[in-house]
Amino acid sequence: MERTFLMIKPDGVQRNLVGEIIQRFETKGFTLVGLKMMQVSSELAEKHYAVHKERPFFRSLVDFITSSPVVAMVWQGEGVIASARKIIGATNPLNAEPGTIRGDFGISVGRNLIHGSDGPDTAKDEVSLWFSDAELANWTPAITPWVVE
Ligand code: YYY
Ligand code: MG
Repeated sequence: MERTFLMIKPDGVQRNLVGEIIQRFETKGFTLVGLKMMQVSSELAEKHYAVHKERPFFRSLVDFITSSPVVAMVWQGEGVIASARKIIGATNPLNAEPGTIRGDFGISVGRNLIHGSDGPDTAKDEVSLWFSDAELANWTPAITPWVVE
């Protein structure tokens, strides 16, 4: 079953949006299989954002992600990778559609509330970077037949 890595960034946690954000993925019909609050090390932040290491915003991005706790999650369901990106919205919250998380709650690219894996390869890499197998629950909600035909 398809899985993606999502992380509520320090601004989402500080602004008390953890419940609101999780609810959007729950009510959509996806399944939470991993969840932890954590203080991110520079080493982990640099690995996670390694693709951006030559960009001018890299250092401030790593400083921000390590500045205060985050909520790291793995969500599961058919099409969850692309669907979560839509639920999250455009990178710059000012360009994100109303109804998306960034569109509803943000105004600044450096405070865009949540990360989501951008494709199948990054999802696989990020899930294993952030979670051990033992931290992931293998379960199927009892309501699944009422959500998926
Ligand atoms: O995947 P997504 O989070 O939507 O955007 P990326 O292009 O991967 O950039 C990662 C992260 O970097 C973004 O969420 C905010 C930050 N960032 C920035 O601070 N300034 C930019 N011009 C672009 C991205
Ligand atoms: Mg990205």
